[in-house]
Amino acid sequence: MLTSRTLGLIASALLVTSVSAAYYSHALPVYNLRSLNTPEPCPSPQGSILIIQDGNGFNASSTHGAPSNPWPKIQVQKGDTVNIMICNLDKVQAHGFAINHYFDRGIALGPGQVYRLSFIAKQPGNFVIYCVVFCSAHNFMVAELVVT
Ligand SMILES: [Cu+2]
Repeated sequence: MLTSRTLGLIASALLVTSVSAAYYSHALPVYNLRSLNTPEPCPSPQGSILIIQDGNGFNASSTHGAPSNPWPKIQVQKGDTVNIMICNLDKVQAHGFAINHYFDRGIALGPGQVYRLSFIAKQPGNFVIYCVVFCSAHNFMVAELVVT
């Protein structure tokens, strides 16, 4: 005989299962993110795209016409492994980093923090790279990832 408590537990288990199945069915991109200890100036490691964050945006994007002209433009081929090293060289401010679709979660980097983000570019298209921290260079922090 099933008690109402047992039925409730079964209903809860079914709900959790269906919610997680729906969540994972979107085939979310898988990324690897790790914090690095890197002395200044942030060196560009082989095979990595270097993003310097400071009061001028991403790699001086403010001087390249961002946000109307996103900078930098990172171009890769579908299936490429993309390695991005993000260095916040700002002495006082935190800056953020996120990529539509590939890294929606985003990250905030405190002054001097360095992270390395890696993923496989499985989805072709144009993806906006942006800042998730409301900083002084925020409006200029618009870059683009192009996967062809
Ligand atoms: Cu910002």
